[in-house]
Amino acid sequence: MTEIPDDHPRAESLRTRHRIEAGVEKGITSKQGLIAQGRGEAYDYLLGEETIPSAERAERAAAARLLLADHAVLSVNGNVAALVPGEMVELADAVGADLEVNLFNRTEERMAAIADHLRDHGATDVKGLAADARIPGLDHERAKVDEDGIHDADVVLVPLEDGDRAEALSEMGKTEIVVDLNPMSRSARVAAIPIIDNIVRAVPNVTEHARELKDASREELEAIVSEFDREAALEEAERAIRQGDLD
Ligand code: PTJ
Repeated sequence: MTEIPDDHPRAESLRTRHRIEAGVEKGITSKQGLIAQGRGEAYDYLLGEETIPSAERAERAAAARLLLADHAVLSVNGNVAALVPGEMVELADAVGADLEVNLFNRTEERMAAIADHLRDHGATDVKGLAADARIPGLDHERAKVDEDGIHDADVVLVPLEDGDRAEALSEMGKTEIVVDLNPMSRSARVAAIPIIDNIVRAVPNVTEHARELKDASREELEAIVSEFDREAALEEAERAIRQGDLD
């Protein structure tokens, strides 16, 4: 990998790009994942490559909602595994959630490679390999989930998700927390808590809020969730994109 100087104005973005490339080389990320990353980068550029205030509020609400869950599951795809494997393990630990590999382009090889990669980053239990339940209304491969994982969950964090599956999960009655840089995407629009931020910033931020809120009462957590206004957050992100100061 080419050395990226720290003072390069887009150093973080270039490092993220390299992590996705490495993910493809390791058989973790799909080639389509490269295209998805490019799309994400474009929105991130327009957002100023920073966590905007409405995303910060969404991240706090997400932490509170995950802490309130009976059974929270964090869904991991090939892009998430390449970009934030250790950070996802830390978030799962902080909120007591399960990790489940759930792929758009599912192959047994990629499922196993991602589960191994998460274990290398400290995960003890990785779900998704049993695939003994289905999400209704989706074609066979994309619908595969674990009975004691996503199928059973009341709250699911679905980062970088395709719109069909996000809609199908929401129709199953799950509370969805979506991380997606595009505030106009269908997945962001169906989410109870849309986080319009780069996954590399969003996941550590949610973990930080969760650690800070770990001794908060149920009432305090419920107040944080109910005060979060998803429509306002989506509008604020769209406005930031349309009016952003680009350099
Ligand atoms: O690993 P698989 O097989 O499950 O496939 C994963 C991808 C991402 C390829 C698949 O889910 C897909 O094709 O997704 P889409 O429909 O391209 O949607 C990805 C969304 O994530 C887009 O709206 C992007 O803007 C957004 N996105 C991309 N990179 C990031 C991101 N959002 C946050 N952080 C990113 N780094």
